[in-house]
Amino acid sequence: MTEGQYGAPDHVKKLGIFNTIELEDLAKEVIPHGGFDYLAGGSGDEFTLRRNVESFNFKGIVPRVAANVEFPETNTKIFEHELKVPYIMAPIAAHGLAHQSKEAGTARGIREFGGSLMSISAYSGATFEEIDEGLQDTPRWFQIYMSKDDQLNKSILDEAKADGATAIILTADATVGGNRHRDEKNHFVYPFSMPIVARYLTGTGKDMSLNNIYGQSKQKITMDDIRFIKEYSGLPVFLKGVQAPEDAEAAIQAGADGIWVSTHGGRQLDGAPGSFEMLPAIAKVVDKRVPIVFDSGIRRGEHIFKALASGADIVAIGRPVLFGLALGGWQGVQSVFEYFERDLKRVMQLAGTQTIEDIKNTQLIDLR
Ligand code: PYR
Repeated sequence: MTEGQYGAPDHVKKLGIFNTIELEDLAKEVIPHGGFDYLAGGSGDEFTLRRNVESFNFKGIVPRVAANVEFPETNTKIFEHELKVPYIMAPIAAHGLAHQSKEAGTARGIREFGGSLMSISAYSGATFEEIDEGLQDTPRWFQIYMSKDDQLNKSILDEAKADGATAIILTADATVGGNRHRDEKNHFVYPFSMPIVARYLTGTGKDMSLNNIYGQSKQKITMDDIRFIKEYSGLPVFLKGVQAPEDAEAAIQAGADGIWVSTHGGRQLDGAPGSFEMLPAIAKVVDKRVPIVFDSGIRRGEHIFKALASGADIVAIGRPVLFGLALGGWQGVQSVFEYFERDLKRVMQLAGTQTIEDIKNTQLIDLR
């Protein structure tokens, strides 16, 4: 299939967003069926996909009143980056499935919003140069799917560093594809190439299935890979896909500069708990030695609040941004980022929290 035959949307327009759940329904109308299923779907019964969102309902925010709060402040910091909001773009492959502008459209939306950060996926359909046109001076992190060949890993890291990445995210939970029924049924293959990882694939990525690509990537990932990436790149390294507190500890011992709690959006091991359910235990073990980024299931301001109150320093948003991209190109992405800012500020005001630090000091109550 050619990109043209695939027929990704190309609208560019601001979106009036009421909630991001509705956004998914709207995006389904404009993204070609196979691409929509790939982006929206999870693995197996999609238990973990659903649980990621539902598990936020097991914890409650007790509203505090007469708390002397006005115009809540959402600014925060991670490493050297002063951010306007405590959320960033999660690494997601193949934005071109959602919109013709690919990752460059997402990048521009984040830049126009300002004060956030983009995680660039190794499985990007756009080149670093194309993404850079959208991002310009916006900070970026690079998420690596490693080759089995360390020389090629070095060249990918060189390129990411030359592009201005200030941290590397090592995704460790995807050494083989999850059981993605929707993709199997649709015989899903990517309709365009993946220039960053093409150097280690037998093809370019185009017309290849995810399993074919994962199979050619490094599967035997160990904590030593954290050391390798850190020593070679000289950049801070996150281990992404952490669900077990023991793995967080082992990663820190191996030199990880950050822990990225994630279920990969419910796309890998189905039957895993919701990402949010494991966050408090991981935060306890990490004990503020390194920052925690959290993803999987963020759809509302309340979810951002609850993640921060449970030990996350930053949250990463995935599917809602891609659905915004599909519906409105870079302006749609900007609209999604703006929506989360509005929503988080409302939640902060109603919860009686002025700052991100206040959120972090908030005790949630168990609703089970
Ligand atoms: C995914 O499809 O989940 C990837 O990370 C490529």
